[in-house]
Amino acid sequence: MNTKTFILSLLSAVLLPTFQATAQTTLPPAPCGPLPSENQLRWQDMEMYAFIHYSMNTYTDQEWGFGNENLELFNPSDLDCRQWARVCKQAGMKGIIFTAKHHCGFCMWPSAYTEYSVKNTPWKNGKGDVVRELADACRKEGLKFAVYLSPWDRNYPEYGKPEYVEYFRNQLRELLTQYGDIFEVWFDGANGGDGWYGGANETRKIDGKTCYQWAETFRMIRELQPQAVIWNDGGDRGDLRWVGNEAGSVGETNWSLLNKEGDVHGGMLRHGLEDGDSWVAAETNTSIRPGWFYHDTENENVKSLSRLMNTYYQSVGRNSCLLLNFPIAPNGRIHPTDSLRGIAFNKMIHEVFKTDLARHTQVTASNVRGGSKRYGAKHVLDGKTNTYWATDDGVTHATLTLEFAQPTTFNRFLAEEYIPLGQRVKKFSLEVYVDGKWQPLTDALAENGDGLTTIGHRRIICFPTLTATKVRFTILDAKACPLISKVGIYQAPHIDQDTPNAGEKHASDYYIFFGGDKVMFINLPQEETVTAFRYLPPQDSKNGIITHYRVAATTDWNHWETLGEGEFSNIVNNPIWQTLRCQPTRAKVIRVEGLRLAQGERMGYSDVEVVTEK
Ligand code: FUL
Repeated sequence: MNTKTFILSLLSAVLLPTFQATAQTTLPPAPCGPLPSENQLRWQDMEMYAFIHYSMNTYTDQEWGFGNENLELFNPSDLDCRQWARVCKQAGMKGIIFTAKHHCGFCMWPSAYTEYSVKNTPWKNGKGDVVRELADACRKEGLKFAVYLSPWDRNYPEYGKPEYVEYFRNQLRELLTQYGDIFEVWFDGANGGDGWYGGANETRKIDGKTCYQWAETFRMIRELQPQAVIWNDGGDRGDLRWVGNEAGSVGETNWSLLNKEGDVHGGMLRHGLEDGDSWVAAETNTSIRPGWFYHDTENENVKSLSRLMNTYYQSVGRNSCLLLNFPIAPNGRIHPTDSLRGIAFNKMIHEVFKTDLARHTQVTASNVRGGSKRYGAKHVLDGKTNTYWATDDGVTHATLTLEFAQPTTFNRFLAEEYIPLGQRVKKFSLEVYVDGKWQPLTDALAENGDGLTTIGHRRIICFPTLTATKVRFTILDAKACPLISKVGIYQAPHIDQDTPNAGEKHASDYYIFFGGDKVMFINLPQEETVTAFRYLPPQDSKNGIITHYRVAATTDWNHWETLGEGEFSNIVNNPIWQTLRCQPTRAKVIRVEGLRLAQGERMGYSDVEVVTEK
């Protein structure tokens, strides 16, 4: 070998493998697991949209109409869909889902297939169409529009028979063909059994999985509104899933996956399924008031700003979208308290997230895919959703360190995965550099003490305000190399006693977890003297309602003090707040045992409150 050949072969021996390695590892990451559809991605970007509950119930002060309510009752003096749309827009909602037909069967549009609709009411002499007015108002305000069509129909004589399915599809076809683009179709799964049913006045419980023959209905939706997502909690899997409660929070661990086949229980709704075979993202639905429909008695109970912010963190901040309900008052408008609160909510979200303190940090990563700039750490700060930091294949433990130029004060951390290639991160940790030492953050606060889990479209972590010079974000485990498109750090302002009920505590203020199906533990933020326990049973018909309870308290997990044992009378027929007063007792954790449950095997709740001494 002459010198030239020797040098050449030496060069190729040294450089070629490096070159090959770079060429190989900078291949784009392969997709991981089930992926979201275009429709699901578009939906996820909406983040927040409104529900509007308005029907005959508004005039009978009910949550569920029986199906024989008098049509003469529907005659709003001041119905103004433009006001609804303006309020929703100012509240940061990207669209509106409207109860075109609730369980009572009354149609808010003049359907050709029933007499039980606006066309036979005094409102506008039967010439009105609320669906049309709202669809037009949404378009004017630049909002998307969608419909809720209740499968359970307590008015229709043939409900439960094959003729009903045809009727249901005919109505759906009207809604999908006469009102422009529909972004979502919402099929509630409730069926309380009894109803008027054209005068039969009987109980008709059906099998929500088979009775409605969903496959054909879904086919029709895909054909008539190919861009719509389907929410269905009654039968076949749609594009979106319920989160298992109406209190406004999805699990901290939240996979956007489920299995196409098989039963789905509360835990799966709350957390998704890590190894699910289909993308079925979580939609968190809740009302700005206790009820879905308007009730005068609830005017003092419009959710406080801090409660709405918690709802935001526990839905949008946990890889979900938020569907927030605004009921319409009998005059045909959103009540001013609800409008103001909704608008304050949106302002506060902007306030919290307006300054991203991470933007001015130096960011470094322990591993970058192929050492390539294209996948470098800087992409988490570039404000673009289609670029990301990625690691080499097989590297599922990696660290991002963000260093501030000077000590910085903050209380929120945000991370986003690039989900078009799948949801990957299983577990991560956060540490902050304070006084020359790394300190773990938030692990102790995480649900089930299990550390921080799942990111998905967006994950927001809240913690008490601190001052640090560095933040370390470590992916501890992932299904495949993590793809992180954004990291943000924020300082949320303190919310004062913003509204009359700001001091009230609710389920979303506690860390709640279950020990089996019939025992719930409520972990209070700090030890307090408890004077009452309040329970709002699940407002759907799936989870178990506690009819007989035993409630106890502890400060040390060893010694339990019984607060009370007994029966919540008439709770099934009238599922409202129940209050158990007790001797003032010190507590850090409250244990609620469901000694007897009605309606479901797994204990559920819509909300709980632990009343403490001021
Ligand atoms: C529930 C229904 O029964 C309620 O009335 C409400 O429409 C809510 C959004 O879904 O299951």
